[in-house]
Amino acid sequence: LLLEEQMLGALSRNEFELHFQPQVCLVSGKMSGVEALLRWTNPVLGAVGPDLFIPIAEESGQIVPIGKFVITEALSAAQAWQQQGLDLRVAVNLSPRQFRDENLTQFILDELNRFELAASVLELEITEGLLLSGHPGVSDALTQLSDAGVSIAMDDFGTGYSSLSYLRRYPFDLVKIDRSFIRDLMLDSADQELVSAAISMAHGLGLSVLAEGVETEAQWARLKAMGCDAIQGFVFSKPIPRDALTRLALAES
Ligand code: G
Ligand code: G
Ligand code: MN
Ligand code: NA
Repeated sequence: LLLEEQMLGALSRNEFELHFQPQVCLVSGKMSGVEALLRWTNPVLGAVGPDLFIPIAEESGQIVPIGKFVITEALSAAQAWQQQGLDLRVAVNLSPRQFRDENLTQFILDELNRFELAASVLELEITEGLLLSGHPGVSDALTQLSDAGVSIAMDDFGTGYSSLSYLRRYPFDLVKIDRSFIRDLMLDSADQELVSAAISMAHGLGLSVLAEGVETEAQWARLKAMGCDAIQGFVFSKPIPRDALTRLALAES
């Protein structure tokens, strides 16, 4: 209850901030994009993790204005990076609840326009929970955004029940293999088989593949050898504030 109460004024008190975690292309070895991850620091509650507050924001509907803030902040960062000569795609997580807002698609396209960005700089990460929700309008929204050039990623791939049929039915560009398959990659031959199968299946469907939660050089090398396209994880960088991300990207460019 306290959390919900504090969340109500949190946007206007400017308590939310985005951190960004690099995504690395395995062919070039360079940062190709970032995932925007929301952070909340409240004067009463201190730092509250998204695992805790996102579900509550979804339940109360607050995720709609908060989600708009995330999109705006992410695109603002993308514009600033572009102006500094940094070519970084920015990925944003979307909750199912945000798709009940009929203006979501138009809002995203308007913001891309306002920041004078090509739609291809934006990637939207959704989970199969969204597709399971069966909410009418999801399919149209995803198709419209995809047609406009926005890239669509399936997050936490492999953890659900029906990811495979969804890959065929919706306009995905990328699958993000869940970090639970990467954690024991070097020890567990079943994980190796699953990751390898996911990569070849995704490639067969014309999708690219990113592995999440990569923590070691050995995992990085193995994934590269397996033909995975990109990685994200602590081995390269944890999620960091915008300024730190800018410095990191400028240093390696
Ligand atoms: O940043 P961290 O690894 O603690 O994120 C925990 C979870 O919170 C992840 O599942 C992530 O997808 C989710 N999350 C982080 N930021 C956002 C956001 O802006 N919107 C939504 N819907 N989920 C987010
Ligand atoms: O569910 P989603 O993929 O959106 O969430 C990203 C979450 O994964 C963030 O909370 C982020 O902090 C976490 N994360 C990112 N890289 C790593 C990693 O290498 N290891 C672990 N354990 N978690 C990671
Ligand atoms: Mn994600
Ligand atoms: Na994930």
